[in-house]
This record gives sequence, structure tokens and C-alpha cells, in this order.
Amino acid sequence: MKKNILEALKKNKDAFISGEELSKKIGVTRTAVWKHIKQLKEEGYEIESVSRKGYRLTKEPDTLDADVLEIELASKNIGSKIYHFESIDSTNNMAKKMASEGAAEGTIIIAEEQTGGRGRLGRTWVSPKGTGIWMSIILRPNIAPTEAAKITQITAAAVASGLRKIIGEDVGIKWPNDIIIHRKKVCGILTELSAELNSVNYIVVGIGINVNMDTKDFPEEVRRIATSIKACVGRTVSRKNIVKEILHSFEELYSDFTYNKNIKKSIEICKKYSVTLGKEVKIKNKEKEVVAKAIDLTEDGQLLIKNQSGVIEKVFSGEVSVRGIVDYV
Ligand code: BT5
Repeated sequence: MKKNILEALKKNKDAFISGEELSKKIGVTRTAVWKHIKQLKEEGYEIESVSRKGYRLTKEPDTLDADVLEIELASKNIGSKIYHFESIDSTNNMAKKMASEGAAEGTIIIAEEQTGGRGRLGRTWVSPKGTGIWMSIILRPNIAPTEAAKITQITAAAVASGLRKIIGEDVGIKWPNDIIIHRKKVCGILTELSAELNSVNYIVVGIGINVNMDTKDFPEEVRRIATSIKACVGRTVSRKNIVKEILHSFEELYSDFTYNKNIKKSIEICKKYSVTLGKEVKIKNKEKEVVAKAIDLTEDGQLLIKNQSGVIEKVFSGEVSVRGIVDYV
């Protein structure tokens, strides 16, 4: 109901719509309309009410409210159902739970705060309240489990393209799962898989973006490598607009993948914006650390490196971290 009222107000933005018109349109009493308006105001919407004229929406808060996002995205697949939480342990955990209970492809879980945000290999992802985008997308692609890492490349391409559109900055991709601005990490991607031997049950891709926080508030060890969009562009940026732009790019690149059965478009973007290719990098897995030159991405999104004996090798994204020789990038 509240969603319908908000939708009507948004359609009429900057003009008045009478209580009577709203009540007719939505099929509720005028008292009910008034109650929902009151609730919207409490959520931060600025709605002017003038007797005999009605209501007028003048300002929207930068919440990631599910209703608002669903209205504005109006997407066919990705984001057709959105769940928004004030506080949650991890959106990836919730997405996995919902996916195992049958949630449809494209369902999105988004939270204002994560109390147990996760990175790869059990690392912690710092996710303070109200200033970042912590979200997960449930996918059910008809692919082999070995192809799951492609989803990380599609997501990196979508995030980098979306952010570039919104903030006009030089946004880079550090293979395999980091988005970089000013040589620091602004976003991390965590792709998780549930599969049988030959088929995927579901994939959950988690995206964490530092948007409007002051980086001095990050713990010391994260501060060294992390940045936020606000810290880079010097102003607060609408989280809602970022979510919308990224999900649009994601929908386009993901449907290209499911339709054409390749990730050519995404790989082109990953190469174009790569901060890894052409560099000497340290590649670390559980057993060892090697220094090599990153030379290319394969069509499946694996990294090709030339090791110190001049031999070219493929690196799979699962268990490695890639660092620059002198700093994070
Ligand atoms: C990642 O792991 O970069 C994946 C992060 C995915 C987070 C999203 S948020 C929504 C969804 N729900 C979750 O629970 N997770 C996903 P990795 O490459 O392993 O990097 C982790 C490392 O990044 C940590 O060990 C820290 O050094 C650093 N880090 C932690 N919090 C950070 C932050 N907010 N910004 C930048 N770096 C951070």
C-alpha cells in the first residue's frame, strides 16, 4: 500500500496530488492515505501537505528501501524482488538461505549494515551502517560449476562501468574481485556457489561498496588499502543511484552471458579497466608467493602470467590474492 502511494507521489513529483485522488487510485480510505504519508515522512521523505491541494513529494532520502528500488529499477529479472534489512550478519548468508528455500533468480538482498560481513577465505568485510552498499544477488544460471568464477568477472565489469557512469572517475578493476579508485579498494566481490557434480543449484554474488564513509573510521589495517567514493570525489553520492546503475549494467552483461554463452563483453571491460595487466604482481596462495608479470585475461576470465623463467601460466581466481610490488595495486 505504502509502495503504491509512494509510486503515485513519485510519478507526480513536484506537483500536488489530492488525498481523494490518492485514495481512489489505490482503493483505500483517506485516513489510510494520511497514515502512510505520515509513515513516509518518518522514513525521511519530505512531503508537503496543503489543504485543498493535497500532497507533494519534494525530497527523497538516500535509503535503499526495497519498494523504492523495485519501482525505479522496474527490471525484468535482476532486482525484480528486493529485500532490504536495517541490520543483518551478511547479505550473502541471507541470500544463500533464501536461495536454498527456492528464491527466484534476480532476487536481491540489501542491508544498511552487516555485523558479520565476509570477504573471501573467511576474511572480514567491514560494513558500517548507512554509508555503504552491502548487497547480494541470487543467480540460477544453467552453467557448469567450474564456470562460477565468470560471474565475478561479469560483476566486476558491471560495478566498474556503473561507477564510472555515476562519478566520472577513473575506476579500475584489480583481478579478480576488487574495484579500485585512486589505487585503493572501494569495492570487493564475493561469489559463492551451491552445486551438484555437474550442475549449479544457485550462485550468490555479494557486492560491498564503500560509498559515503570517512575512511578514518575504518580499522587501521583496512584503512591502508581501502577508500570510499566520498573520499575520492569529495562529496556524498546517492547510494540508490549507484545501485540502480550497477544493476542495469549487471543485467545487460549477465543476460549477454546466459544468451551467448560467453563473457566476451565483460572480459573486454575487465581488460580495458584493468589495473593488474602489464604489471609485476605478487601472487599468493596457501602454499607460496610468486612474483610474475600479469599479461592478459583468458576468454574465461583467468589471469595469464609470465613467471620469472619466462613461462606463461594460467591463474585461477579461487584461492589467490594478487598484490602490487610496492602497494596494494
Ligand atoms: C572481498 O574479499 O573483497 C569480498 C568482499 C565482499 C563483501 C560483500 S558485502 C555484501 C556481501 N555480504 C558479505 O558478507 N560479503 C559480501 P577479499 O578479496 O577476501 O578481501 C577482504 C579484505 O579486504 C579484508 O581482509 C580486508 O583487508 C579488506 N577489507 C575489509 N573490509 C573492507 C572494506 N569495507 N573496504 C575495503 N577493504 C576492506
